[in-house]
Amino acid sequence: MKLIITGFSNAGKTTVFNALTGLELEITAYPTSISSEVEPHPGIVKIPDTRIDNLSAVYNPKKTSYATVEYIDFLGITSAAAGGDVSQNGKVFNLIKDADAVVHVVRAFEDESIMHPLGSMNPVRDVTSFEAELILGDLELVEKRIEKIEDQEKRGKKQDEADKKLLLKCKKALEEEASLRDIEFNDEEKRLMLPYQFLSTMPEIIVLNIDENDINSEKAKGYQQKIETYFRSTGSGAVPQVVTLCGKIEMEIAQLPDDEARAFLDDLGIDEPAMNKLCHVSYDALGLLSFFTVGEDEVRAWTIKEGTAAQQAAGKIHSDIARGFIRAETVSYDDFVSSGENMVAVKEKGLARLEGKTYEVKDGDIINFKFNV
Ligand SMILES: Nc1nc2c(ncn2[C@@H]2O[C@H](COP(=O)(O)OP(=O)(O)OP(=O)(O)O)[C@@H](O)[C@H]2O)c(=O)[nH]1
Ligand SMILES: [Mg+2]
Repeated sequence: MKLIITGFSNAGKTTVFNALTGLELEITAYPTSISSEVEPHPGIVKIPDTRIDNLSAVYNPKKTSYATVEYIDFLGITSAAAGGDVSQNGKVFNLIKDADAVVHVVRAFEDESIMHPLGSMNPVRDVTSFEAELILGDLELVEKRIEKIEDQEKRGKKQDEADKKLLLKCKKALEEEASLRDIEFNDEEKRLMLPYQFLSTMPEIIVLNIDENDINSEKAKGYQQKIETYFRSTGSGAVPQVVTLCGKIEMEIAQLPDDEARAFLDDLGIDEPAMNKLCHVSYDALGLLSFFTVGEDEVRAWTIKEGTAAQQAAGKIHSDIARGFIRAETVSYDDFVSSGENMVAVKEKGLARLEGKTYEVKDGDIINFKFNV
């Protein structure tokens, strides 16, 4: 599962990527352009999880493994409306289509020396302009498809009516500047839409990249509220998660040893690096949850999609466990904690459950799979 970090040039995308990954990719005060031959840069990021920290402290295993997600850093998109060269947008759009969710970094820091591609700092305008570019990208695709279908029709080749009808519905919405995620589609339409990987249907997270002086400020809250109000006013009224952070500071924190990072956070009056929140929000946006396996060898978080059945979840660990599945001995993390972090006590209290193949695994389940091959 991967998320692409995107947004306009100089919004702080690479800064946020470095903050997430602890890597040190080059940060520039000028927009990175396609001519600089940068390649999409992937980075695997551990999802911080205090439950895993705790389980590891209890079991003292040889190995502790956290869930991970992948982020990708690339060029920014360019706004045609602001007179930018949109030739690089196609490349970015292809990467967006290939990802499972979008992290949209929005510039909310003032700095005269760092060029803003839309002329001035204005987070709400950037959010709407970005949505407009995604809508344009989708419209272009839809128009091309419809043209192709009509071309085939002219040659007497029978075309899929349902597909054309769907594309016309999308075209109408996009022409009215609506994101496709705000339009209602029935299950059949949704199925037909999947292969198109429309940009404006991607799950989206907004990162509001604020100035270091604005941490915990009313000003930063104001930007966030305005963005949320904007989304509330669009079609479905669905508001994406907005994470407010200062990329520059977060990047410094990520590059410090743990104890120095803690002192630095305390100085700034920050409880937890905002990157932790961004990781959790990313995990949610992808529709993922974690179940755990515990033991002396390894304490580990396993990633599954919401709604995954126990047998399928077992297959994440090994296909043999899924094939020879007998049952899943399951304890919720909360029950484990409330029983004094002791599996014997959990069982005495009757809190250990024997679940079958079709049991829908919950976030925080500690599972011991019984199987027979
Ligand atoms: N003051 C301040 N400057 C920042 C912050 N985040 C990024 N910058 C600066 O903004 C400039 C652009 O940052 P990048 O991370 O390279 O931005 P980008 O979105 O990756 O830019 P492109 O890849 O060129 O599109 C750099 O000079 C950063 O130091 C921030 O939170 N506060
Ligand atoms: Mg960059």
